Amino acid sequence: MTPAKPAGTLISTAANTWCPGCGNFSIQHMMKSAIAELSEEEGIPIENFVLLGGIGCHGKLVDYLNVNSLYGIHGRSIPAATGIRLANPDLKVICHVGDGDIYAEGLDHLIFAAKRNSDITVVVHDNRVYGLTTGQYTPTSPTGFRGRSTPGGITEHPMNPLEVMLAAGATYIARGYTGKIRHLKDLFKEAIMHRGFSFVDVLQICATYFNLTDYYNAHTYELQEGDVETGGFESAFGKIREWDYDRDAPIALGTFYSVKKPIYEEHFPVFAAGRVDRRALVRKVVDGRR
Ligand SMILES: Cc1ncc(C[n+]2csc(CCOP(=O)(O)OP(=O)(O)O)c2C)c(N)n1
Ligand code: SF4
Repeated sequence: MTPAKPAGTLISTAANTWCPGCGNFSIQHMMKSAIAELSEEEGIPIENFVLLGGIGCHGKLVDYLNVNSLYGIHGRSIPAATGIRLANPDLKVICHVGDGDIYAEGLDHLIFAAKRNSDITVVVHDNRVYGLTTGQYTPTSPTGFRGRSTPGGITEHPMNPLEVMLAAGATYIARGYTGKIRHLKDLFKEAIMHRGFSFVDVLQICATYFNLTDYYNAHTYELQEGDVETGGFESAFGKIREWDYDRDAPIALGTFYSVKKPIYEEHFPVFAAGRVDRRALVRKVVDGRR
């Protein structure tokens, strides 16, 4: 087993173009720490972590961490992640996606990965705005949001992504906030170690187009033991609906739901046995076609 690299080397030398004050920095640094700590505590080689990026400001994270990575196309990193995990069960596969990226363009992929309980982790940089394309509304923007494409304010209600994920079959559902970084790191570690589809919606500050720092600081609180029965669908559902991404209400942070179920990849025994002899597999497929 390759010894873990010291955490400092996990920050790449790529020039960082995020705006000052952007919440993406918190996610980058907490993912770096989560990977470094898991590598040390669980003996997982750094090269066994794979990051996938969507398209948007958030996706740049995969360039800024010195970890194996792949850019998906807009909204499509999840199917690539499922394929990577299927081909090599030793890997910890983590998708860094945006709210425009995955709740709009890629929503179908998100729902089906949850439904299949694919053993991957999805971290949504939910700044509730299209950052890279300069401030249009997304599915989690609140009613009345005024962006570049909607100067009169939007009339739609936001969707509650946690509710969608619970209904779709995700087996781990959590919410973090870029203003509470230690808590965020613990959620990342828990999500990565969860066997099955793990989903973390991160309320991320967009300092330039939608700065909700004061609002989140005033409304968020960390779930305490007993606040929610994480193994119970109804209990998680009730807690998830406490805040609907729109009205003024307390915003819970933490793990809402965590259950064990068979994972998608287990249904493919040829992969489950361990590393696959890919040449033999290709030969088998080709022979079968003859
Ligand atoms: C299929 C497709 N549609 C639209 C775009 C243009 N586009 C690039 S980034 C982006 C918005 C990204 O917003 P979000 O996912 O919320 O990420 P953020 O920049 O806020 O991190 C859009 C619409 C694209 N690259 N590909
Ligand atoms: S536009 Fe927003 S999300 Fe993008 S880098 Fe700037 S602050 Fe961050």
